Amino acid sequence: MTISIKQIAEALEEIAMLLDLKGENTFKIRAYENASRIIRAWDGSVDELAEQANAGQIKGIGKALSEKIDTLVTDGSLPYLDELRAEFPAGLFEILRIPGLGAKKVKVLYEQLHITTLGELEYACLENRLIDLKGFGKKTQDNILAGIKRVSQYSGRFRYPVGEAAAKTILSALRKSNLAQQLEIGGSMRRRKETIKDVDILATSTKPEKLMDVFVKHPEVNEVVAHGPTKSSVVLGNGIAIDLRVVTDEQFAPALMYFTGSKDHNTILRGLAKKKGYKLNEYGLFKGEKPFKAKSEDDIYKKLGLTTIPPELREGLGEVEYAMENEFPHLVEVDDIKGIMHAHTNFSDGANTVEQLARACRNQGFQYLAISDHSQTAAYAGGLKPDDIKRQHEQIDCLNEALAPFRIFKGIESDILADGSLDYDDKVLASFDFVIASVHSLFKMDEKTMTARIVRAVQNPFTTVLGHPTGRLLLSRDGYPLNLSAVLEAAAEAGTAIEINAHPYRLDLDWRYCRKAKELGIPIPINPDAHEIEGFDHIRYGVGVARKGWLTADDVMTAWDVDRIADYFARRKP
Ligand code: DGT
Ligand code: CA
Ligand code: ZN
Repeated sequence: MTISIKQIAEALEEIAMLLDLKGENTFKIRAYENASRIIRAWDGSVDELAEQANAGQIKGIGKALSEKIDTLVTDGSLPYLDELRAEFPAGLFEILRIPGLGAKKVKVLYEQLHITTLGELEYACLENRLIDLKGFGKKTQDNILAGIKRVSQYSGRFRYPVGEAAAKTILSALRKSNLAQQLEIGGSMRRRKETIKDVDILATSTKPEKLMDVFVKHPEVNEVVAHGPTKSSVVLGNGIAIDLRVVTDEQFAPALMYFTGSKDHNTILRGLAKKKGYKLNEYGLFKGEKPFKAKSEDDIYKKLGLTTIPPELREGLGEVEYAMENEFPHLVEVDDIKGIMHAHTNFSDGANTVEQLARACRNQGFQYLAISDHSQTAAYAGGLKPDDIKRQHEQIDCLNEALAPFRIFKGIESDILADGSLDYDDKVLASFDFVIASVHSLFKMDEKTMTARIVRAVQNPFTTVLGHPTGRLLLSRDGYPLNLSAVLEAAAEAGTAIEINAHPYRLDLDWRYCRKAKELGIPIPINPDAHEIEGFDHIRYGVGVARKGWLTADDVMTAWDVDRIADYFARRKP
């Protein structure tokens, strides 16, 4: 085992950092920092370093340190360091890799905001949690966000907006070239999956070579993986891959169907085709050698005896059987959304005033804004004390007069406390039009305890809506262990709604559970969880999830008009 001078220096520096995180005395920390600096500047060999340190000949390296250096040189590792590391969540070390984030800052993040992973840190930045944090600020927060983007180890999947942005850039270049007649996005993006592996684009073109040239030479392309007249693959600077396939006019409909997938959906369709004496693949639906002329996917579904299946539902989860007997319900659309629920103002951790949010909401054509700042226990997010609530309600009363018939509803996003209770006494709770109850702390409970906690919150007569039910952050943090079916049943029985949190990192309630929630009669608002006006735009991601969950406008609470939702709130109040 050989170790380099640099590695020894880094090990000692890491010890200094960990001791700092632990809150050890500064003298000890300094000693390690000093030694690390001395060793970094060492111009002899590793053995000479160990020898001279052992002999006490290096100023600044005493006995304890020389022993550690000796162990590092002999064994290539140091149990003392390993033990120190084990005292902290592994994610903290990822955070330490971000330029500009030393032990001191990481310690604050860990202790004040309970951040233990890069994903949590990224989300905290997006929620502006670092702006008012001591020793941080807007500029530091921006730098950290940029740093995370650089060091992020991509898991091979991306959140939906990454694909959306990539697709937009490439599609607009392809359109502008005028070399493609038809252009569509397929794959998991067309199905509106919450995360995607790559972007699949399908085109028809009379000049496929030229179109492919435009594609592979796009300035955002970092790497060309394949380059041919029918299929090319590239990787963009941010690591996302895009496939472009060019087919003939006759092949376009079957190819779009095939490359939209999903694989499971395709397999079921292929089996069905076979049963009917056809063959189905990406080139067409065949009877013998002759392909059936299909102008659209509708034609192919029809030929197979099916109604047209919306792309979002093509997951091989019963949609084909359904399509044998039924037309699909009209799935909710972005334009159906009539109000904004779950928005944070600058009373807690939002960027805008109540008035700014309300005016923006009204200007965008919404009928109402249902405000829900954080509650008092969420001190890190500026949770509201009863006095703040009073002040906010006075503002809302004034604005409701000024902006009528536009309506602002008084709400709160109440932390669900450890035992499942809400964050205020009944008198304060009774002053709200509605209450969103969410878990924001103490994630590490076992499934039984966590389920009981959330079920209790859902059963609280003051709870109107359960917020982001699993607490997951896509591609960075799993949800807490939870029996979600039990929560859904409790919600149904209590008449409590469950949100689809439309933030592209959350998209929770997951679409896989939406259909069950709908069957249980649970109203499902699509909530942007906006911390600034721009956050309203996230609604479209929530709509994607709702569509995947078979939801119609009637199932979606925020697609209800202002009278219906006001009535609902009023009837819910104990
Ligand atoms: P992902 O992982 O987010 O990229 O998901 P998809 O669904 O976009 O998967 P992708 O890009 O590997 O392939 C696009 C579509 O092509 C997929 O949805 C269905 C079709 N496809 C790919 N491989 C197969 C296969 O082995 N069998 C069948 N029947 N279809 C496939
Ligand atoms: Ca794909
Ligand atoms: Zn929340």
